[in-house]
Amino acid sequence: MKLKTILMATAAVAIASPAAAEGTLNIYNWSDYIAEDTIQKFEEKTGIKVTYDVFDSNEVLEAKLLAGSSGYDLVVPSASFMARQIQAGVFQKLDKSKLPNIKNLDSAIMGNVAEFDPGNEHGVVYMWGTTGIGYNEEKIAERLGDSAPTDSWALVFDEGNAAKLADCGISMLDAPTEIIPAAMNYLGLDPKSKNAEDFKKAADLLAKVKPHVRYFHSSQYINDLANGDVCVSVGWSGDIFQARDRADEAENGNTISYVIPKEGALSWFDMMVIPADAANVENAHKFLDFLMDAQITADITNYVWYASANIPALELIEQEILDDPGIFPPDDVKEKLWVAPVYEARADRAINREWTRVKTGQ
Ligand code: SPD
Repeated sequence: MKLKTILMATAAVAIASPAAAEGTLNIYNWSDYIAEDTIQKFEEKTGIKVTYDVFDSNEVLEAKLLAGSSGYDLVVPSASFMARQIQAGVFQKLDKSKLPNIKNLDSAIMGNVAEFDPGNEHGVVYMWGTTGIGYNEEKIAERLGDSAPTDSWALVFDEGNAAKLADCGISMLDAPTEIIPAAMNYLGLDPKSKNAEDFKKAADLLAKVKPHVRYFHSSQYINDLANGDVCVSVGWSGDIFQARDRADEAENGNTISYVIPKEGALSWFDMMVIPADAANVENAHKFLDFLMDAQITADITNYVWYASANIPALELIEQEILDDPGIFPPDDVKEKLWVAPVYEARADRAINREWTRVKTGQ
């Protein structure tokens, strides 16, 4: 082959090759929140090299964003946190002309999150879920008998129950705006209240239970529940289903279940947004659109057990997941769910102060 022909052939391959360098993309997402092959598929399709980092706390993400120059092109705050971050000017508006797959998103869910982002100008829903209770069926029955209140926050917020479960391990999320409102709800208070007195009442309850809590952490519990190292976790729906999966795969005798307590629970929406100072805005839009593809979304839900807002993906999600009331709650359960309010600076300081008091035992 002549040199010119070789060069032309090489150029043609380069154009067709998905590996052709198309720049980079830096993503900061929650841990255990994407399918194993999502990033690889995107890189192969676009030639964009992705750096993918993870966090397990809205507070950690917010601190990075407010400090500025995070280096990330896409981040995933929960909607109520996103609202105040939008106010602080840390995100840019989306260019929806670059997001043809946005048509796949459920307009009712996008309407709900418009409360936090008027006009849905800055973010699209990634996944949504609830904050409830994961428990080990055998270990709970051994300690509390067959009448254990596994459908109630009493399982962890009643001091007597917590004391009986302490030896097999209770964990709770390290998330003040989730655990304190759940305790408020258990006490019969409005979980959306931003009243400092209500935070204090909840913190007083949590302080009584705290000696029986093994740890407050927001990602370690997946493996610990699966391995039987803790027996109850207040955690995120999909994470607990992943723990169930891991226990089933290990055939280790731990049967893990997830429940949305009968008193109600927090439901939340995690949003994909682009920081104002992102360096790779074009690539961020490409990734967002890729994620809103029905098959890609369904693959993620089938792997992480979180619900998506993608309507055509529903056809591709496993029936077992669609039918699970812990993932796609029926209407009577939905009525008991609440969505977090936006905690302005004063309420945020108050709830965090109470949280510190709970964790330090003061
Ligand atoms: N492992 C993925 C967890 C995603 C949790 N999202 C946080 C919601 C907070 N309200």
